[in-house]
Amino acid sequence: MMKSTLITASLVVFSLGVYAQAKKQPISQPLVSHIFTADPSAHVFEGKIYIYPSHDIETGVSQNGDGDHFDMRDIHVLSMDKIGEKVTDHGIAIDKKDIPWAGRQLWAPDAAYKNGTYYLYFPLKDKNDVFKIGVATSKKPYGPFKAEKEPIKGSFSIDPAVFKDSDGSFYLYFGGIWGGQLQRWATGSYNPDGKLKTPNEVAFSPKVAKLSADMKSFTEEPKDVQILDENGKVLLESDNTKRFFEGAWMHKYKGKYYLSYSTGDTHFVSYATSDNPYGPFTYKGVVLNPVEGWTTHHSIVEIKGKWYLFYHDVQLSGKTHLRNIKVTELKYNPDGTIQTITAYR
Ligand code: FUB
Repeated sequence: MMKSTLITASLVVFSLGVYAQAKKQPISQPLVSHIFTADPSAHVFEGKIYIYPSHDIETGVSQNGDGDHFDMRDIHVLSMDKIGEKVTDHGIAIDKKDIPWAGRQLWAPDAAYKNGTYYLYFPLKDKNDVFKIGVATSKKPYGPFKAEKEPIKGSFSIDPAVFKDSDGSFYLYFGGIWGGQLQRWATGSYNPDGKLKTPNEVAFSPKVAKLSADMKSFTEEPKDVQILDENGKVLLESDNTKRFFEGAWMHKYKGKYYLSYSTGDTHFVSYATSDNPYGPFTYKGVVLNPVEGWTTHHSIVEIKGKWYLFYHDVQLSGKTHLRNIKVTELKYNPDGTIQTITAYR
């Protein structure tokens, strides 16, 4: 009896030891822990690093495939002087209650600067529960931002990412399938019964539209940003480890355009490159392997000659909808490919 208890006890201790060794440690720690944050869009403004994240909160909405549990109501802007230094929370930059057309779910924002004004772009469901993209302005990078009375005309779906090209043109990339509703716009107008693609169909693409001089409207109908595989064939829905799902981001490195995005249900941040901001883009590989949590959403930014990946996981809460943002260095190979990051080791 004694002996078997001892054997059991040592087996437990041994297993725990093996588990402790096997449990990987995160490569980065949450940038803030006093609030939950996600979907970090980072920029350098006025010599500081500004981060425009979603502000995750618990509102008791239960989890479903449409992401209703991501029930965010305001946006805080964060900043830091340098990577690794203290992070300042500038408080509420915009609140859903001050957005005239607001319904629910204030999702992943991004921001841009032009001619003395900061522009905050945000996805939000209108009063008919349809995601649109709004814009708000401020004279300061951290707000408070004042929303326009209506969403951007011709906008739809989620995850706006604004990109300033070397010639000074601004483009808005956006879109997301499933709860992001992109499938409901497949015919060019809203259809609440719009279906997802079947495996052999061409996958949904992110959208892009050039912004007007005042940064508050599109100068053109949003266009599909095609992503091709290594053999020049357009990605299919069955290529779901490579195809676009949500969370597009654009950056330029050594003259090439890099479109990176989440593959959603397969949980990668992947990327594709092109010589043109409209594409077509060619799939190149994985930026970030799956993180803890369902969603993965990122931004890539150059800060003082080094490149960084801002991303999130659920280290603090263990819950899908209560995420925390992080940052780690991103490196390129001499041929311009990105070295894949694994967030745990
Ligand atoms: O934060 C809400 C949604 O989750 C974002 O819009 C998606 O990109 C995903 O991260």
